[in-house]
Amino acid sequence: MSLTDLVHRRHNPLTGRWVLVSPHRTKRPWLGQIEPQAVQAPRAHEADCYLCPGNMRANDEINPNYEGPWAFENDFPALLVGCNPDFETNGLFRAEVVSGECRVLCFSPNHSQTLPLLSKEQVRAVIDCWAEQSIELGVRYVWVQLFENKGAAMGCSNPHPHGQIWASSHVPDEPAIEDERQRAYHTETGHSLLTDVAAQEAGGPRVVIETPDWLVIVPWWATWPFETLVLPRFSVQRIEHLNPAQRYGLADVLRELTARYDNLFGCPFPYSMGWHGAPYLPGDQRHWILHAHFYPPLLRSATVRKFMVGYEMLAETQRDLTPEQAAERLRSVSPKHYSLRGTR
Ligand code: H2U
Ligand code: ZN
Repeated sequence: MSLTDLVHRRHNPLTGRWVLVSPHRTKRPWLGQIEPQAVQAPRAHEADCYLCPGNMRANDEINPNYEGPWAFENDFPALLVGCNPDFETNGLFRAEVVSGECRVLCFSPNHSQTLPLLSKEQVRAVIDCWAEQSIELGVRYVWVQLFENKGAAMGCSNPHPHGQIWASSHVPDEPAIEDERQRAYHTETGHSLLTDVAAQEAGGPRVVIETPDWLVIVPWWATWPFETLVLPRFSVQRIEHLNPAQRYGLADVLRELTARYDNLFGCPFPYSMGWHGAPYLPGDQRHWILHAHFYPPLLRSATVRKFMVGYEMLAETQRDLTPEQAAERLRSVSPKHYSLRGTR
Protein backbone atom coordinates (compact mmCIF):
# COMPACT_ATOMS: atom_id res chain seq x y z
CA MET A 1 0.00 0.00 0.00
CA SER A 2 1.36 3.43 -0.88
CA LEU A 3 0.88 6.72 0.95
CA THR A 4 -1.38 7.85 -1.93
CA ASP A 5 -4.02 5.46 -0.59
CA LEU A 6 -3.69 6.39 3.05
CA VAL A 7 -4.60 9.37 5.17
CA HIS A 8 -1.27 10.32 6.69
CA ARG A 9 0.82 13.10 8.21
CA ARG A 10 4.11 14.34 6.84
CA HIS A 11 6.86 15.94 8.87
CA ASN A 12 8.61 19.17 7.94
CA PRO A 13 12.23 18.83 9.09
CA LEU A 14 12.82 22.58 8.56
CA THR A 15 10.18 23.63 11.06
CA GLY A 16 9.28 20.50 13.00
CA ARG A 17 5.61 20.98 12.05
CA TRP A 18 3.33 18.33 10.53
CA VAL A 19 0.84 18.44 7.66
CA LEU A 20 -2.19 16.15 7.38
CA VAL A 21 -2.58 14.65 3.86
CA SER A 22 -5.97 13.30 2.72
CA PRO A 23 -5.31 11.97 -0.81
CA HIS A 24 -8.64 10.12 -1.13
CA ARG A 25 -10.38 13.48 -1.48
CA THR A 26 -8.63 14.15 -4.81
CA LYS A 27 -10.43 11.18 -6.39
CA ARG A 28 -13.21 13.73 -7.03
CA PRO A 29 -13.18 14.76 -10.72
CA TRP A 30 -10.57 17.31 -11.69
CA LEU A 31 -12.02 20.19 -13.67
CA GLY A 32 -9.10 20.23 -16.07
CA GLN A 33 -7.28 22.99 -17.82
CA ILE A 34 -8.84 26.42 -17.52
CA GLU A 35 -8.42 28.78 -20.45
CA PRO A 36 -6.59 32.08 -20.04
CA GLN A 37 -8.88 34.75 -18.63
CA ALA A 38 -9.88 37.62 -20.86
CA VAL A 39 -8.53 40.29 -18.55
CA GLN A 40 -7.29 43.65 -19.72
CA ALA A 41 -3.51 43.33 -20.03
CA PRO A 42 -1.74 46.11 -18.12
CA ARG A 43 0.16 48.70 -20.12
CA ALA A 44 3.94 49.20 -19.92
CA HIS A 45 3.39 52.49 -18.07
CA GLU A 46 0.33 53.39 -16.02
CA ALA A 47 -0.25 57.04 -15.16
CA ASP A 48 -1.77 56.23 -11.77
CA CYS A 49 0.81 53.66 -10.65
CA TYR A 50 2.95 54.84 -7.74
CA LEU A 51 5.78 52.53 -8.82
CA CYS A 52 6.09 53.50 -12.50
CA PRO A 53 9.05 55.76 -13.43
CA GLY A 54 8.37 59.50 -13.26
CA ASN A 55 5.16 59.06 -11.24
CA MET A 56 4.38 60.54 -7.84
CA ARG A 57 4.23 58.44 -4.68
CA ALA A 58 1.93 58.91 -1.68
CA ASN A 59 4.47 61.19 0.03
CA ASP A 60 4.66 63.50 -3.05
CA GLU A 61 8.09 62.22 -4.05
CA ILE A 62 8.64 61.71 -7.78
CA ASN A 63 10.11 58.36 -8.86
CA PRO A 64 13.28 58.66 -10.94
CA ASN A 65 13.26 57.47 -14.54
CA TYR A 66 14.83 54.19 -13.48
CA GLU A 67 15.76 51.66 -16.13
CA GLY A 68 16.60 48.46 -14.25
CA PRO A 69 15.59 47.17 -10.81
CA TRP A 70 15.13 50.06 -8.38
CA ALA A 71 14.86 50.04 -4.57
CA PHE A 72 13.53 52.85 -2.40
CA GLU A 73 12.69 53.35 1.28
CA ASN A 74 9.09 52.27 1.92
CA ASP A 75 7.00 55.37 2.63
CA PHE A 76 4.94 53.43 5.18
CA PRO A 77 7.57 51.23 6.87
CA ALA A 78 6.56 48.59 9.40
CA LEU A 79 10.01 48.84 11.00
CA LEU A 80 11.75 52.01 12.14
CA VAL A 81 15.42 52.81 12.56
CA GLY A 82 16.82 52.94 16.11
CA CYS A 83 13.91 53.04 18.55
CA ASN A 84 14.53 54.07 22.16
CA PRO A 85 14.98 50.84 24.17
CA ASP A 86 14.10 52.43 27.51
CA PHE A 87 10.87 50.74 28.61
CA GLU A 88 9.61 48.15 31.04
CA THR A 89 7.87 44.80 30.59
CA ASN A 90 6.04 42.79 33.15
CA GLY A 91 5.93 39.09 34.03
CA LEU A 92 4.31 36.99 31.32
CA PHE A 93 3.95 39.84 28.92
CA ARG A 94 7.41 40.10 27.44
CA ALA A 95 8.44 42.52 24.73
CA GLU A 96 11.59 43.60 23.01
CA VAL A 97 12.33 46.73 21.03
CA VAL A 98 12.98 46.22 17.35
CA SER A 99 14.83 48.42 14.92
CA GLY A 100 14.73 47.99 11.17
CA GLU A 101 14.21 49.31 7.66
CA CYS A 102 11.71 48.54 4.91
CA ARG A 103 12.29 49.03 1.22
CA VAL A 104 10.31 48.44 -1.94
CA LEU A 105 12.11 46.90 -4.92
CA CYS A 106 10.66 47.45 -8.41
CA PHE A 107 11.79 44.55 -10.60
CA SER A 108 11.71 46.67 -13.76
CA PRO A 109 10.30 50.00 -14.97
CA ASN A 110 7.78 48.12 -17.09
CA HIS A 111 4.41 47.95 -15.33
CA SER A 112 3.27 44.90 -17.29
CA GLN A 113 6.32 42.63 -17.07
CA THR A 114 6.08 40.14 -14.25
CA LEU A 115 9.03 37.81 -13.53
CA PRO A 116 8.19 35.19 -16.21
CA LEU A 117 7.99 37.93 -18.84
CA LEU A 118 11.35 39.51 -18.03
CA SER A 119 14.44 38.46 -19.97
CA LYS A 120 17.11 36.29 -18.38
CA GLU A 121 19.33 39.41 -18.11
CA GLN A 122 16.57 41.35 -16.36
CA VAL A 123 15.89 38.61 -13.79
CA ARG A 124 19.64 38.33 -13.25
CA ALA A 125 19.60 42.08 -12.48
CA VAL A 126 16.88 41.49 -9.87
CA ILE A 127 19.02 38.75 -8.28
CA ASP A 128 22.00 41.15 -8.25
CA CYS A 129 19.84 43.77 -6.57
CA TRP A 130 18.66 41.26 -3.93
CA ALA A 131 22.33 40.43 -3.29
CA GLU A 132 23.41 44.09 -3.03
CA GLN A 133 20.56 44.95 -0.68
CA SER A 134 21.43 41.96 1.51
CA ILE A 135 25.07 42.99 1.71
CA GLU A 136 24.22 46.59 2.56
CA LEU A 137 21.54 45.84 5.15
CA GLY A 138 23.30 42.75 6.53
CA VAL A 139 25.99 45.03 7.94
CA ARG A 140 23.44 46.74 10.19
CA TYR A 141 20.81 44.06 10.78
CA VAL A 142 20.82 40.37 11.66
CA TRP A 143 17.97 39.52 9.29
CA VAL A 144 17.19 40.73 5.78
CA GLN A 145 13.92 39.39 4.44
CA LEU A 146 13.61 39.60 0.65
CA PHE A 147 10.09 38.81 -0.53
CA GLU A 148 7.45 39.33 -3.17
CA ASN A 149 3.71 39.49 -2.59
CA LYS A 150 2.00 38.96 -5.89
CA GLY A 151 -1.68 39.33 -6.71
CA ALA A 152 -4.74 40.65 -4.94
CA ALA A 153 -5.29 37.21 -3.38
CA MET A 154 -2.11 37.81 -1.38
CA GLY A 155 -3.02 41.35 -0.40
CA CYS A 156 -0.93 43.05 -3.06
CA SER A 157 -2.85 45.92 -4.57
CA ASN A 158 -0.39 47.04 -7.22
CA PRO A 159 0.33 44.79 -10.24
CA HIS A 160 3.57 46.67 -11.02
CA PRO A 161 6.14 43.87 -10.55
CA HIS A 162 7.85 44.55 -7.25
CA GLY A 163 9.04 42.98 -4.07
CA GLN A 164 9.88 44.19 -0.60
CA ILE A 165 12.87 44.10 1.71
CA TRP A 166 12.48 44.22 5.47
CA ALA A 167 15.67 44.26 7.54
CA SER A 168 15.48 43.88 11.30
CA SER A 169 17.56 43.78 14.46
CA HIS A 170 15.97 40.44 15.39
CA VAL A 171 15.72 37.08 13.61
CA PRO A 172 11.95 36.66 13.06
CA ASP A 173 10.03 33.52 14.04
CA GLU A 174 10.09 31.51 10.78
CA PRO A 175 13.82 31.85 10.07
CA ALA A 176 14.57 31.44 13.78
CA ILE A 177 12.87 28.03 13.73
CA GLU A 178 14.67 27.09 10.50
CA ASP A 179 17.96 28.20 12.03
CA GLU A 180 17.44 26.06 15.09
CA ARG A 181 16.40 22.99 13.07
CA GLN A 182 19.24 23.28 10.56
CA ARG A 183 21.77 23.79 13.33
CA ALA A 184 20.53 20.78 15.28
CA TYR A 185 20.64 18.58 12.16
CA HIS A 186 24.17 19.75 11.36
CA THR A 187 25.37 19.09 14.89
CA GLU A 188 23.84 15.64 14.85
CA THR A 189 24.87 14.47 11.36
CA GLY A 190 27.65 16.77 10.20
CA HIS A 191 25.56 17.50 7.06
CA SER A 192 23.41 20.44 5.99
CA LEU A 193 19.74 19.53 6.19
CA LEU A 194 18.77 21.10 2.87
CA THR A 195 21.76 19.61 1.04
CA ASP A 196 20.51 16.21 2.13
CA VAL A 197 16.95 17.12 1.08
CA ALA A 198 18.19 18.18 -2.38
CA ALA A 199 20.23 15.00 -2.78
CA GLN A 200 17.28 12.83 -1.82
CA GLU A 201 14.81 14.71 -4.07
CA ALA A 202 16.89 14.87 -7.28
CA GLY A 203 15.26 12.85 -10.06
CA GLY A 204 12.25 12.10 -7.87
CA PRO A 205 8.48 12.55 -8.06
CA ARG A 206 8.37 15.96 -6.38
CA VAL A 207 10.77 17.67 -8.79
CA VAL A 208 9.36 20.50 -10.91
CA ILE A 209 12.62 21.84 -12.38
CA GLU A 210 16.06 20.28 -12.24
CA THR A 211 19.24 21.88 -13.58
CA PRO A 212 22.87 21.11 -12.74
CA ASP A 213 22.84 23.89 -10.10
CA TRP A 214 19.21 24.20 -9.00
CA LEU A 215 16.27 22.11 -7.93
CA VAL A 216 12.66 23.24 -7.61
CA ILE A 217 10.51 20.79 -5.68
CA VAL A 218 7.08 20.63 -4.17
CA PRO A 219 8.47 19.74 -0.77
CA TRP A 220 7.49 16.53 0.95
CA TRP A 221 5.90 18.69 3.66
CA ALA A 222 4.17 21.32 1.44
CA THR A 223 1.11 22.87 3.06
CA TRP A 224 -0.09 25.11 0.20
CA PRO A 225 -1.40 23.10 -2.80
CA PHE A 226 1.33 24.21 -5.22
CA GLU A 227 3.96 25.32 -2.74
CA THR A 228 7.53 25.00 -4.00
CA LEU A 229 11.01 25.19 -2.58
CA VAL A 230 13.94 26.48 -4.67
CA LEU A 231 17.15 24.76 -3.60
CA PRO A 232 20.75 25.09 -4.72
CA ARG A 233 22.53 21.81 -5.44
CA PHE A 234 25.73 23.20 -3.97
CA SER A 235 26.56 24.61 -0.57
CA VAL A 236 25.75 28.32 -0.32
CA GLN A 237 24.60 30.28 2.71
CA ARG A 238 23.48 33.63 1.32
CA ILE A 239 22.21 35.04 -1.96
CA GLU A 240 25.19 37.40 -2.26
CA HIS A 241 27.52 34.40 -2.34
CA LEU A 242 26.09 33.14 -5.65
CA ASN A 243 28.61 33.41 -8.48
CA PRO A 244 27.66 34.83 -11.91
CA ALA A 245 26.92 31.43 -13.48
CA GLN A 246 24.76 30.40 -10.53
CA ARG A 247 22.85 33.69 -10.79
CA TYR A 248 22.18 33.23 -14.51
CA GLY A 249 21.05 29.69 -13.87
CA LEU A 250 18.76 30.91 -11.11
CA ALA A 251 17.30 33.61 -13.38
CA ASP A 252 16.19 30.92 -15.83
CA VAL A 253 14.81 28.75 -13.05
CA LEU A 254 12.74 31.63 -11.63
CA ARG A 255 11.41 32.55 -15.08
CA GLU A 256 10.44 28.95 -15.79
CA LEU A 257 8.86 28.36 -12.40
CA THR A 258 6.73 31.53 -12.56
CA ALA A 259 5.74 30.75 -16.19
CA ARG A 260 4.64 27.25 -15.15
CA TYR A 261 2.64 28.78 -12.30
CA ASP A 262 0.87 31.20 -14.66
CA ASN A 263 0.21 28.40 -17.16
CA LEU A 264 -1.38 26.17 -14.54
CA PHE A 265 -4.68 28.07 -14.52
CA GLY A 266 -4.01 30.54 -17.36
CA CYS A 267 -3.81 33.50 -15.03
CA PRO A 268 -1.19 35.64 -13.29
CA PHE A 269 -0.60 33.19 -10.42
CA PRO A 270 -0.66 34.88 -7.02
CA TYR A 271 1.88 33.93 -4.39
CA SER A 272 4.11 35.12 -1.59
CA MET A 273 7.70 34.15 -2.16
CA GLY A 274 10.84 34.97 -0.27
CA TRP A 275 14.46 34.10 0.34
CA HIS A 276 15.91 32.57 3.48
CA GLY A 277 19.67 32.91 3.79
CA ALA A 278 21.88 32.62 6.86
CA PRO A 279 21.21 35.32 9.47
CA TYR A 280 23.93 37.96 9.87
CA LEU A 281 25.07 36.59 13.21
CA PRO A 282 28.65 36.07 14.33
CA GLY A 283 30.04 32.56 14.09
CA ASP A 284 29.81 29.61 11.78
CA GLN A 285 26.70 29.45 9.57
CA ARG A 286 27.62 26.24 7.74
CA HIS A 287 24.35 24.61 8.75
CA TRP A 288 22.39 27.09 6.58
CA ILE A 289 21.54 26.57 2.94
CA LEU A 290 20.08 29.47 0.99
CA HIS A 291 16.59 28.70 -0.34
CA ALA A 292 13.39 30.34 -1.55
CA HIS A 293 9.85 29.42 -0.59
CA PHE A 294 6.92 30.03 -2.94
CA TYR A 295 3.54 29.96 -1.21
CA PRO A 296 0.71 30.28 -3.75
CA PRO A 297 -2.88 30.16 -2.46
CA LEU A 298 -4.67 28.79 -5.57
CA LEU A 299 -6.15 25.31 -5.45
CA ARG A 300 -8.33 24.41 -8.41
CA SER A 301 -8.65 27.42 -10.73
CA ALA A 302 -7.83 31.09 -11.10
CA THR A 303 -10.61 31.84 -8.62
CA VAL A 304 -10.70 28.83 -6.28
CA ARG A 305 -8.16 29.23 -3.52
CA LYS A 306 -7.25 27.26 -0.46
CA PHE A 307 -8.09 28.85 2.86
CA MET A 308 -5.96 28.14 5.88
CA VAL A 309 -8.88 28.19 8.30
CA GLY A 310 -10.72 25.94 10.74
CA TYR A 311 -8.67 22.79 11.27
CA GLU A 312 -5.56 24.56 9.96
CA MET A 313 -5.87 27.39 12.46
CA LEU A 314 -6.90 25.22 15.36
CA ALA A 315 -5.16 21.88 14.82
CA GLU A 316 -2.68 21.50 11.94
CA THR A 317 -2.41 22.21 8.24
CA GLN A 318 -4.16 19.80 5.87
CA ARG A 319 -4.03 19.14 2.14
CA ASP A 320 -5.85 16.87 -0.32
CA LEU A 321 -3.67 16.94 -3.43
CA THR A 322 -0.42 15.15 -2.63
CA PRO A 323 2.86 17.01 -3.20
CA GLU A 324 3.66 14.39 -5.89
CA GLN A 325 0.39 15.17 -7.73
CA ALA A 326 1.06 18.92 -7.49
CA ALA A 327 4.58 18.47 -8.90
CA GLU A 328 3.19 16.33 -11.72
CA ARG A 329 0.73 19.10 -12.68
CA LEU A 330 3.47 21.74 -12.62
CA ARG A 331 5.67 19.54 -14.81
CA SER A 332 2.86 18.86 -17.27
CA VAL A 333 2.25 22.52 -18.23
CA SER A 334 4.42 24.37 -20.72
CA PRO A 335 7.59 26.07 -19.45
CA LYS A 336 6.78 28.90 -21.89
CA HIS A 337 4.40 31.59 -20.63
CA TYR A 338 0.95 31.51 -22.25
CA SER A 339 1.17 35.14 -23.29
CA LEU A 340 4.36 34.40 -25.25
CA ARG A 341 2.86 31.56 -27.29
CA GLY A 342 3.59 31.98 -30.96
CA THR A 343 6.78 33.90 -30.19
CA ARG A 344 10.24 32.42 -30.45
P1 H2U B 1 2.67 45.27 -1.58
O1 H2U B 1 3.89 44.62 -2.18
O2 H2U B 1 2.12 44.46 -0.45
O3 H2U B 1 1.64 45.66 -2.59
O4 H2U B 1 3.17 46.64 -0.96
C1 H2U B 1 3.66 47.72 -1.66
C2 H2U B 1 4.41 48.61 -0.67
O5 H2U B 1 4.57 49.90 -1.25
C3 H2U B 1 3.68 48.79 0.64
O6 H2U B 1 4.49 48.29 1.67
C4 H2U B 1 4.53 50.85 -0.23
C5 H2U B 1 3.53 50.31 0.76
O7 H2U B 1 3.83 50.75 2.06
N1 H2U B 1 4.19 52.14 -0.80
C6 H2U B 1 5.13 53.18 -0.76
O8 H2U B 1 6.20 53.01 -0.19
N2 H2U B 1 4.84 54.37 -1.35
C7 H2U B 1 3.64 54.65 -1.97
O9 H2U B 1 3.47 55.71 -2.51
C8 H2U B 1 2.57 53.64 -1.96
C9 H2U B 1 2.91 52.30 -1.39
ZN1 ZN C 1 3.59 50.80 -12.65
